[in-house]
Amino acid sequence: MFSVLVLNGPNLNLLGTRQPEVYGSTTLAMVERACAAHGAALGLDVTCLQSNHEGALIDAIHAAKGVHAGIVLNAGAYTHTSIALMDAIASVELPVIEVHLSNIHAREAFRHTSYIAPVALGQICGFGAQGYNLALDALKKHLSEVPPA
Ligand code: DHK
Repeated sequence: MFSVLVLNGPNLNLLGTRQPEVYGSTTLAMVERACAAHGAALGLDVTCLQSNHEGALIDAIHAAKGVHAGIVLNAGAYTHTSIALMDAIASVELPVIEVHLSNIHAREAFRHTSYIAPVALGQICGFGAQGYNLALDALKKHLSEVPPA
């Protein structure tokens, strides 16, 4: 069984009430429960974390090395700003799947740039909370094909 970290960044603790027309009405607790259940069905042991702080997200990525086989990451707005998060992902060399609830490419121009995408295995966006399950599916397939060292 592979261990996987589902990491959520700033403002995602407000899911459910935050601009539901953009991010949907599913709460973070519901997302995390769904990830645990879907992960278990795939044979993945899912740990969930959320922080509004860039440094805490970096610490979580560093701490994932040697503990988790991969990461599902919604870095929120840090996606579009954080070279530090990009460097952290490149440093730990873990497979990362980038998730966004909304289709960032159909929104404001500043959301079209992702500092996570160049160091991620792939990006899933625009499918709402379902995106996390899609990311777990993709991560499971990747880990089955390329087992962690
Ligand atoms: C979440 C955020 O908080 C935004 O800053 C991103 C992303 C999009 C999402 O769709 O999940 O631009």
